[in-house]
Amino acid sequence: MAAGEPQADCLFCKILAGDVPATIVHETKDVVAFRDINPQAPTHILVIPRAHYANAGELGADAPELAGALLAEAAVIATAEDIADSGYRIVFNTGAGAGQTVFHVHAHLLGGRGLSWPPG
Ligand code: DGP
Repeated sequence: MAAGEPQADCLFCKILAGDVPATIVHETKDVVAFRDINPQAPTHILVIPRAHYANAGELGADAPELAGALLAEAAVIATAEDIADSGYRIVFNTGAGAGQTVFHVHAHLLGGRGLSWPPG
């Protein structure tokens, strides 16, 4: 299996292929963003690379330019969604023990309400 190749059993690869519906809010040649099906804030968007990497560690190690592009697009979306001025959070749950349930790396972009610290 080549790094970054689509995975048949990956939910987010299926969304990218159009086989599972999603509310897409932003797309570039490398990155796609869509609304989370179970939002934890008024704005809760998942930002993913088109290429399949399991988690943030794998993405950063194997494709650091793509990791940077993903973060840049998250910031563009935050401005477009009007949450940049009030503050927003970008979260990469990494590993099942940290709550990761879909193993195609995704940034959670959360905003539109007060966000406490530390997270649970
Ligand atoms: P995580 O637990 O960090 O792996 O986040 C996975 C997120 O994916 C979670 O917040 C819910 C979201 N999610 C799961 N299934 C779907 C789906 O079919 N469509 C969309 N839009 N989001 C989904």
